[in-house]
Amino acid sequence: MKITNITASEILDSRGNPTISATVFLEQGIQGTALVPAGASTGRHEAVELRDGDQKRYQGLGVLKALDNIVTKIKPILLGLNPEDQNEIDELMIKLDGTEDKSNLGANAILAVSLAVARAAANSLHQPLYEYLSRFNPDFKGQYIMPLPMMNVLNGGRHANWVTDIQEHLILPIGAPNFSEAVRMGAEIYHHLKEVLKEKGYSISVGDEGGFAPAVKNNEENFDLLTSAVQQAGYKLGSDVIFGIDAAANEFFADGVYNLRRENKNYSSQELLSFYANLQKKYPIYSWEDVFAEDDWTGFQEFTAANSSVQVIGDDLYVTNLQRLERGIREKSTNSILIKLNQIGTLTETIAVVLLAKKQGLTTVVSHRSGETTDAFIADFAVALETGQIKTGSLARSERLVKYNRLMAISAELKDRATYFNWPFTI
Ligand code: 2PG
Ligand code: MG
Repeated sequence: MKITNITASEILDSRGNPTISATVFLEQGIQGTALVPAGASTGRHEAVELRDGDQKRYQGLGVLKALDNIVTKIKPILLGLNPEDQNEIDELMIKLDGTEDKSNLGANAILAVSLAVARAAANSLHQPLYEYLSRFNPDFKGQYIMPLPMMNVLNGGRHANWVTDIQEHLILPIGAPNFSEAVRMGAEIYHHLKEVLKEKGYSISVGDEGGFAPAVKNNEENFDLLTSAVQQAGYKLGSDVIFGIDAAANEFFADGVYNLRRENKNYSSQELLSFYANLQKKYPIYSWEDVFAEDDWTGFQEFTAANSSVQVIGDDLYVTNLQRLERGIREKSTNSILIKLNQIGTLTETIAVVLLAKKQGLTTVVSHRSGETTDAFIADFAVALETGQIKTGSLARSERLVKYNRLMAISAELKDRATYFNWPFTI
């Protein structure tokens, strides 16, 4: 099979901002399409998302330059190549770009093509995407692992106009017998949470990732609301369900201090650590993402050293970048990594990061972005690479549900060819 054509178009993401859809065409009418997501709480070290900057179009967020790069620069070097040569194709695009951060062609342009190539290849072999992608997983022995869903049912921070300082309040159904039951538990808790909010007279409108965004009194109240919802849904906190957060601390860090507006406090790294310790005493929070700013390596290191039985995830800290992960491994900064394809910009580089993390005993969590599309690539990716966990928003909004729904379909298809992720930390 050979690549015969590549097209790209400007579409809108779930926030109404432009993003890219790319299609790779092969012989015999076979094709593959991929849509690229976009973050809001982005890390400074992420690969560059190329935007036009033309204030007359989409307030500068247009992606026409990136589309042009796909058609006039990327397409000519990929025509005639075999789509199964993913590494070579990604390598060629990285070379053509020639920068460390993909600022020349745009990581959004490169990723759109990289993922569309994989889809086209899977289609040409008449394989489901997860099956095709499993060839990149050297640990795969024929038995898949369905990921634990981390569901963000209460939004805050930049995703919800700062109703809370903490960006994401996640429920993790670790006690579910399988993936579909995990989703059912999440959805039931989500609906009970809605009732809890109504009773308290809070708004039931949602933030960027489909979670509720009530104007609570302080950062703790969300965990009380969640506790009620879990209990009312009939589940046991600490065994059926545990909590997780993404503090996205980078977003409230400036000039050396962490400014928590809901607390009216400026915290040092050390004081923020005590703030978290206090939350940990009160609530069963077992997964902690981006608890410090993207370059506060010491903060992460201290937090991880003090908390061996919880999951500490680096997102903006690592930005799915191999060099940053290597530093984190050397310094024992975290015991887990968030994986976002568009932070680095190619499928090949993302896979390299997943494999190194797993080899070094870190847990891996594949993640959506706050600006999403209807593309469910990450669902298949999580299954194929056996990442064990996936974070893809609340139990509302189709750009989130399309991933959970795809995973339920995969789960049904695989039946006993898949097991469900086992929470590896002591509760
Ligand atoms: C995060 C993500 C996704 P964003 O911080 O983990 O939840 O948000 O895409 O805005 O970076
Ligand atoms: Mg994050």
